[in-house]
Amino acid sequence: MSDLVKNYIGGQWVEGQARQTFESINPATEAHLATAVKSDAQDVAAAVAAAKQAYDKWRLLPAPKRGEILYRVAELLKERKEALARLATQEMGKILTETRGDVQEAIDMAYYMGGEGRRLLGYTAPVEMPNKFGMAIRDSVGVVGVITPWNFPVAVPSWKILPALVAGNTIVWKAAEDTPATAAAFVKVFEDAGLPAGVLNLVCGYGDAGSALVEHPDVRIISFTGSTATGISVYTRAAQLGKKVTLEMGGKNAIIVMDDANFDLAVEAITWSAYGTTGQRCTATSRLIVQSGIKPRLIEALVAKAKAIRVGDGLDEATTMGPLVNQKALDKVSSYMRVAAEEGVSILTGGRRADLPKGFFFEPTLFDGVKHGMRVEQEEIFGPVLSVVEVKDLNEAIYVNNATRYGLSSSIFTENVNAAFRAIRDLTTGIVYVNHGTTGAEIQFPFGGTRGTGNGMREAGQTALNSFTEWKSVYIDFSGRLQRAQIDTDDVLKDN
Ligand code: UN1
Repeated sequence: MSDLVKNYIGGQWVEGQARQTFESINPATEAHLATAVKSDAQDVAAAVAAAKQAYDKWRLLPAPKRGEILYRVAELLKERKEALARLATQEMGKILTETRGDVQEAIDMAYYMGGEGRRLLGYTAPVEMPNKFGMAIRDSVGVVGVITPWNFPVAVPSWKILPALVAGNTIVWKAAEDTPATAAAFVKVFEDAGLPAGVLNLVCGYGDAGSALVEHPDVRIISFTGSTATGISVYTRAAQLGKKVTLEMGGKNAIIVMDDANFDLAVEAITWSAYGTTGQRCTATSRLIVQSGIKPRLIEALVAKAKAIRVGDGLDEATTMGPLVNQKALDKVSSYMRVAAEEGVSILTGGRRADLPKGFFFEPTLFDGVKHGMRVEQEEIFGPVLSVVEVKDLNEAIYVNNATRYGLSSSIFTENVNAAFRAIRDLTTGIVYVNHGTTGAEIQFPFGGTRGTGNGMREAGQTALNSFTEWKSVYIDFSGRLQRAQIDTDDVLKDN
């Protein structure tokens, strides 16, 4: 098995202890792409042991030096961007422009977090007693468990791995079972950048390997992106074990289009946000909340746009939408066509598997006549399916936007500054866009959602560091005598 994707543990590429493997296939062709190690709890334990062993040396390496390694990661990612993008397209299906963007997010994050090596800012504040100094500093935590999905096989892992590393932690990463080859190619970048052995470890495999990571007593933090059902079970178990968790889960994101919107801009943005990555982004637009006046014209333009999408192999530069990731995803998206029929929704375009000989392709789909509260309007479908909900005014639009169990991203198209600012104030999602689709978050700002999307933590930006550090408050008394912490102002004045 020359193409075996191995685990990376303690700086070595190794087979699984039970010698189990699984197959990674290309969702556009259904052809074999790679065979990967199917890790079990023993493999996870070996990876955690390696990470634990590497921790003390890594945390004591000065943070600017840790940051320099991340700069080297950025440089190597730039060199390998095209190769990584092509591999990711073959392994999970999205088109090359999208996988290039995926790798670019990791490059951006590597530079950003490399810079954190010279910041990792804490703060000082005045203290109450004379001749005493106080400061709050960020401390590394230990071994971090990273569990990631396949839809951003490079970017999302980078959002977790890079801040965790610069903060001085070591890592065991359980990569998505749909993208092991891309994961291994990403880890190879860290190896070639000179990251010391054991600092980043990769285990390939399924949910049981992820569970073993959550269970392991030496793993102090879990950073998870994936489905809501899995995320909640990770959270529940980690809570019982007293672990810190960062969760990024589902979305049911909406674009609001007001009657006064810039029409062409809205059409482009909706098309890209709804059908880009075949709708398989947690930030994808799956609801269009549209004011009555503009609706007929907008629907007509969107149907034309959806029909013009070229569904096919993402490696072909002419393709504008790739396949769904696997058979299970295809079954799930197809099942929502039955739900739509039951709910009396009309399918304006799409609604079925695309007519291609192989691959998990689904047609770009537009649902009209969707009413607030229907299943197609509330549940995350995670495919190229957009539900149109008509509203009369801004108040109703904001209400419909906010009334879901998720709260990741939302957007409003309007030329009215008052409406835009009201929306910014009143939309209750973690990310709000004005005159831009719901996707395309940049790495220097907090990324994450409210309600069922997360657990109040955020990735990216400075906020990412909160997931991977503990605060340590330090008091230094240089008075040379016993000073009580609580004392009257009068006593202090008397004493000095
Ligand atoms: C995700 O879908 O899991 O904002 C992440 C965006 C991307 C990241 C999406 N930068 O759409």
